[in-house]
Amino acid sequence: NKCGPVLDTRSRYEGDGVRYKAKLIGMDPVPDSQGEKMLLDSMMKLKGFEVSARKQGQHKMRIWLKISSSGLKILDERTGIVLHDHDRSRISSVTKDKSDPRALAYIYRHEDAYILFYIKAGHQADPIILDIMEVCRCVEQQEA
Ligand code: I3P
Repeated sequence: NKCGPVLDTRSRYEGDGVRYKAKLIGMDPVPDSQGEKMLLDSMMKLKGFEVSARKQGQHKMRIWLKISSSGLKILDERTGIVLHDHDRSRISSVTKDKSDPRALAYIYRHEDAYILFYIKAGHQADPIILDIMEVCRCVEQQEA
C-alpha cells in the first residue's frame, strides 16, 4: 500500500526534515481537493493580487518551508514562528506552475474547507515538489 503511514525512519525527512527559503505568494479558499482548472484560476487570482500589492510597494512574506515526515510547516523567516502546520494526511494535491518554474501550490484540507497555498521558491520549485510528494505519499500531482 503506497499510501501507508510508514516512512523510512532513516530518511532525511525525520525530525526537522528539510527546509527551503521561499516566499508566500498567497492563500486562497478553493471549493475542492484537486482540479487543474480550479488550481490555475486560483493561482492566477493570487498572482493578480501579488502584482497590485507590489505596485503599492508591498513585498511577499519571506518564509521557511519545512518538509518533514509529519508534513509541512511554514515559518516566518525573520522570527522563526510557525505560521502554518500542515499534517501530511491533509494535503491533497501539489501543483507546479507552468508559467513560473520557481512557483508551486498545494491544497490543504482544514475541517470541511480546502485552502490553496501558493509559494515561490528561492530557486527551482521541482525539488520542493518532489519532497512534498515523497512525504505526502497519496498526493496528486497536477500540471496547472
Ligand atoms: C522585485 C523583483 C523580485 C521579486 C520581488 C520584487 O522587484 O521582481 O524578483 O522577488 O518580490 O519586489 P524589484 O526588481 O523592483 O526590486 P521574487 O522573484 O521572489 O518574486 P517581493 O518584493 O515580493 O519579494
